[in-house]
Amino acid sequence: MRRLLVTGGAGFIGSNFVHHVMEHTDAHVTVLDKMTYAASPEALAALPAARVRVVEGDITDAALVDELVAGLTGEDDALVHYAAESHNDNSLADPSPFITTNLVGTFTLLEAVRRHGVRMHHVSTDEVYGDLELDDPQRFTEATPYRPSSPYSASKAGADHLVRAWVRSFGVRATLSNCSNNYGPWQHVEKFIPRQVTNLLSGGRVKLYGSGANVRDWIHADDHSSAVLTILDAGQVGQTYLVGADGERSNLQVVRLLLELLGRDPDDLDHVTDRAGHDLRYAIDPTKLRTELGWVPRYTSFEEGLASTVEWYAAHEDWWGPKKAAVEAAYAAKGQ
Ligand code: NAD
Ligand code: TDX
Repeated sequence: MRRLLVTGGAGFIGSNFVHHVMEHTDAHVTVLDKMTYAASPEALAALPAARVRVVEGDITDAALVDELVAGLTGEDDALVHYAAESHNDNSLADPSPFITTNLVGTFTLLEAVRRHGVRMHHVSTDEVYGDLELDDPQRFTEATPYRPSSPYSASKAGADHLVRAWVRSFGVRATLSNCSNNYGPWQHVEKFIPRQVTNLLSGGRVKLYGSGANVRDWIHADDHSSAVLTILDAGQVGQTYLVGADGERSNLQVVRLLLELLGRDPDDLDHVTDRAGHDLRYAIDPTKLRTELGWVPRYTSFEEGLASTVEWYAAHEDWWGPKKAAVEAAYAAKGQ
């Protein structure tokens, strides 16, 4: 029986991965999650209790991490590391938890897998590469130099470097992935798409940073999960794989789609104070993952994926409703 320890497994993407593992493998999963404001234990509620155990705890707690990693004794057992402070805007307001969780937390996990000889997969972001010009024909590849812009992306970049150093210096059996912007169910209302969808569902307006020209490369969280499982099963130790689904859209294009999907006027949007240091464009070249590991995304239409995501939010106000007012108050205080 395969055992996986999934850090951050109660978050947006980590919980999606746990569902994916339940559906596509017979593995048993232990979730290690601090249950910060960003966690959604509800997202795990429908899973089989015989196969999923949830441990509330911090990845910087070396004793707890050691105990859990020590239990990964099987040949196929692995640690899959999603836990992070994940929101750029929060990292501008207070970088401190980003340094603790993303750097010290990753270090704590690496030391445990080193001691116990356990396979690890480290989940990271395309933001470590900085940004591209709008008209740059190049996309990010595994060879693109690191150039992070925000405290969040710098902390993720540092974590990636720690993983590679532990592979090279200590022979840790780790793979890495750097994925583009995810969307789908259970994403916190602080993030771009859920914020705008829930603004519109509540009768409010879209809040666009700056002109809305910034480009993100959208991938459905289900496709990110299938990519991580593929890398865990078939990826080569020490290798990095970029994960993306050819989903480049400007923020303005995304909000126009949302306004159309929700039957609103195309101009029901406010241009608000821009994010400091706002990265212009991210774009992933996923050729290595596709050609070497044969991965393909299931969501080939961003428009269809977005429509199903809007439907999900419309049906889950009981989950996002209680979080909404505090998030909007914090944005309003910053003119956003
Ligand atoms: P999220 O904020 O929704 O979830 C993060 C989870 O980690 C939460 O459940 C939280 O409680 C937990 N956590 C935070 N600090 C912890 C700690 N010290 N110990 C244990 N658990 C802790 O984030 P997400 O969007 O699901 O992102 C998950 C991972 O994927 C992150 O590593 C992020 O950098 C990466 N990633 C995200 C995206 C994206 O578009 N959201 C894209 C690429 C990569
Ligand atoms: O209200 C908003 N208005 C707006 O125009 C918000 C919240 C965001 N934006 C813009 C900023 C970005 O250009 O939308 C874009 C997406 O913003 P976020 O959802 O905050 O995502 P981003 O900063 O691109 O980072 C995301 O993708 C990479 C995740 O939050 C990271 O965890 C991941 O690493």
